[in-house]
Amino acid sequence: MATVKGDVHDIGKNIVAVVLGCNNYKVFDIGVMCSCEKILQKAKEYNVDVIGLSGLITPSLDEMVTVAKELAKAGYKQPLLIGGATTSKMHTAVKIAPNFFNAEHPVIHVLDASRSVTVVSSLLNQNKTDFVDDLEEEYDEMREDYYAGLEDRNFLTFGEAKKEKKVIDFDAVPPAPVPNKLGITVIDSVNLADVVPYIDWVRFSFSIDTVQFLPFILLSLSSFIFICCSNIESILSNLGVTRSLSESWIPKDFR
Ligand code: B12
Repeated sequence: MATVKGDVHDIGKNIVAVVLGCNNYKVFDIGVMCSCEKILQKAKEYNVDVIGLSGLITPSLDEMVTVAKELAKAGYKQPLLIGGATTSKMHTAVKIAPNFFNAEHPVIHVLDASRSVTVVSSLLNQNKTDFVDDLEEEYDEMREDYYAGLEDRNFLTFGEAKKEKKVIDFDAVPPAPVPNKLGITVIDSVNLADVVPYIDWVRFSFSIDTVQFLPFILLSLSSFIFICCSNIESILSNLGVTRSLSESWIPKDFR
């Protein structure tokens, strides 16, 4: 596991290493700013089953392409995992995978640490072939969509684009209406019931521990919303949300 050359971000990589470690995988974390040569050399030295690259800045995306090319050139056979906030499934499918992906050593974008365990176990168990076939199909489709999208694009020349510029007649546009009240309005007493209609219950359930909501979700969405609305006080307090809505949330300095 390595953060690629030029990139110092290691929080995500460390989490992945811990999560895999907790699931009995031995992880060799070779740190940040790892040159391509170091990654290849350490993978060989440790005789690893899977190589993981992390990157969070845009240049890391190109660096990952370089690593994939070098792995292919040197004949490495290990699957390559790609992760980190700037990476994406589309970039992996379009730019990285074509340089290294094959049935034996796929290139896989892994969105977050929790998925790394299922991905690694799928790569190391007998169902690897099915897993890789599905992945190949998915990445092929993504590449097709991506290149089809490029064909549809009709670019204008710079001169043509300039002619299309939006002309705003500021005299014709009416001035913005004056707000009813200028300055900061402090709302320091809000009834919980007034807030409930504005809660997005689906988002809410995903942002907290969804497991306890599973029975609700298994019901129809409308019953789920009804149950949540009618039990809001107890749900929030079960979740440890004890903050009173009568508190002012605006710091004194800003009032
Ligand atoms: C913390 C941070 C820093 C810290 C890093 C500390 C550290 N020890 O890592 C410091 C302050 C050092 C830093 C520096 C810089 N940063 Co910074 N940083 C962040 C920040 C706020 C959070 C990153 C983070 O840790 N996220 C949390 C982790 C858990 O998420 P994650 O890495 O994505 O990991 C998860 C998954 O992606 C996945 N995963 C990650 N890696 C891997 C690997 C594998 C194999 C697998 C399977 C999965 C996987 O699992 C993880 C857990 O689920 C982000 C902004 C943001 N909100 O994301 C900017 C951000 C990444 N930084 C940014 C920038 C620009 C920089 C600097 C260049 C700033 C500067 N001008 O100096 C420098 C980078 C210098 C360099 N050469 O690398 C930009 C990058 C923009 C871009 N696209 O290029 C961001 C997006 C901020 C922004 N919006 O501008 N940064």
